Amino acid sequence: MSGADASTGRLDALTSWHADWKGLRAVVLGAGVTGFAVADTLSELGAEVLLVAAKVDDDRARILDVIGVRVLRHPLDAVPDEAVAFAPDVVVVSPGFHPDHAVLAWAADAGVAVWGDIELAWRVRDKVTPAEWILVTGTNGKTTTTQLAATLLAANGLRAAPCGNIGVPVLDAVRDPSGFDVLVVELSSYQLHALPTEGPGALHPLASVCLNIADDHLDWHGGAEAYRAAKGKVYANTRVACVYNRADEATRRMVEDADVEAGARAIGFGLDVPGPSDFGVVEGILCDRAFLEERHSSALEIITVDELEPHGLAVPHIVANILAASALVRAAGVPVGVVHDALGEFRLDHHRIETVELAGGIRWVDDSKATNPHAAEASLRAYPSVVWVVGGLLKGVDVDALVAAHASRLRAAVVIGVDRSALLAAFARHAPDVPVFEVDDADTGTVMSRAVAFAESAARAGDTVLLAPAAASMDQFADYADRGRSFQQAVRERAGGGADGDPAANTPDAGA
Ligand code: UMA
Repeated sequence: MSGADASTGRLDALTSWHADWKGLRAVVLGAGVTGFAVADTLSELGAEVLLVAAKVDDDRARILDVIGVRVLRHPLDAVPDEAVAFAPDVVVVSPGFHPDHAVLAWAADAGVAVWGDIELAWRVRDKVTPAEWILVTGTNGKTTTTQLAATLLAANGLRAAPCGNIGVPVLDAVRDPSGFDVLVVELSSYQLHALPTEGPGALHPLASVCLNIADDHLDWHGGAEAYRAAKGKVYANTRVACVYNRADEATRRMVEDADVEAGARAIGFGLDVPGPSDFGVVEGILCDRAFLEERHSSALEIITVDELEPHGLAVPHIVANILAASALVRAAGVPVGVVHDALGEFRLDHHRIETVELAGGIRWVDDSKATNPHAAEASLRAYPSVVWVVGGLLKGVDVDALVAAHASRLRAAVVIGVDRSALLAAFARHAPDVPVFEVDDADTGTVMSRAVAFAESAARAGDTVLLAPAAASMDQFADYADRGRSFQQAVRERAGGGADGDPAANTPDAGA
């Protein structure tokens, strides 16, 4: 038996916290929240750990030293000699590393297994009590749906934690001493890419959803097909419910193509009238027509669109998220009345289609979280007449279709960010009559105040000034929240400021 075969045999047996992890040799790639959680876990399990990262925060480095993790700072432009000499049994990679990264290519050649943090978390999920897992992915709406599902589960008295790409490593949730009944795991396409769909490291979730799929992260995945293939893995081995979007045929195909467990059901959600085994909307009422015996002749009422309205939850794409989350938790046995009552208490996070101010008949909306065209599209569709603040890092995604589709609802556009030329060209081609203001990047500190001044000069009573950038924020801001805060501050400080309404009342154009 070769060294690599012996290693594989040993790794196959590592499917429990209580398995024999002692002396396992692991290289951990990355020192962000994931790399730190991975190194901490492996060291607690008794493995020998070498953590490699280009940058390691001093506080983390000190803790890693105390817990016996070797830390190697290396530019990672090539495979570090120390990593080769360490002869790892496994490399555990953080999600941000590209699959073609030199260390991963070396591992593949050398027959060294590569795991992501999600696979490791699944293998050690029985540390406290083995929770059920519910998986959430999609291009947009992941975080809202994950939070919603966790809230609805908790309302039913279950110990539930939202985790994963949402910002809390799943390993932290798995190791939480209080233990959880259900983990609602938000998965990015990067994390899904790293997951096996069979074998000892494959996940077997209770329920799973891909909310929607549109072009995003194409530069990372190398194309739309690879991105879709990664997202489709979410359904593999699902045991109870594969939830898909009836308005997005690709998500239905993913369910059809997935290898799921016997008895798992496909449950569709959508804003139209539901068929049997679906969630949907009938005359302004969100309905469950899946989890009831008489689904061929009746449906269960979850909540009305009117009840969602006062808290800004009646926007079509949020209604879709609510239906998806309801389907996931109904699969976990949460009664429909509990879902109803908990939805009445739910509020969206900041920077998600958040009304900042109503002044002079103009609504100022911060949807900084719209970091790709698909999210911006949902946001634009919610308002009839828009001054659109758009731009940032476009991540290789084409914006032409978005501009063409919404030209008719635009009073004006204000273009920010470094990738302005693609947007300016798209407006020139597809919206030649729409006034376009360009905010140059000479002084990044004043981007939002200049953008807001342009927007104010263009907006008329009845318009919505909408920050929905369709792009990432890192060119000019720390992150989308920083971009949103900057917009909100500029709105409040602008020359012609002064609210005339209740900004909490988010009343978009369309209901569900
Ligand atoms: N690093 C390198 N070289 C690389 C890539 C990364 O040296 O080629 C190093 C960095 O210097 C740093 C570390 O790796 O030391 C960072 O690792 P990481 O980028 O994987 O980030 P983490 O801090 O571990 O956070 C990750 C997710 N980040 C990414 O996928 C980029 C977080 O999602 C997630 O919340 C966290 O794990 C917990 O699961 C963030 C995100 O932006 C929010 N996700 C993208 C999105 O939602 O669109 C996918």
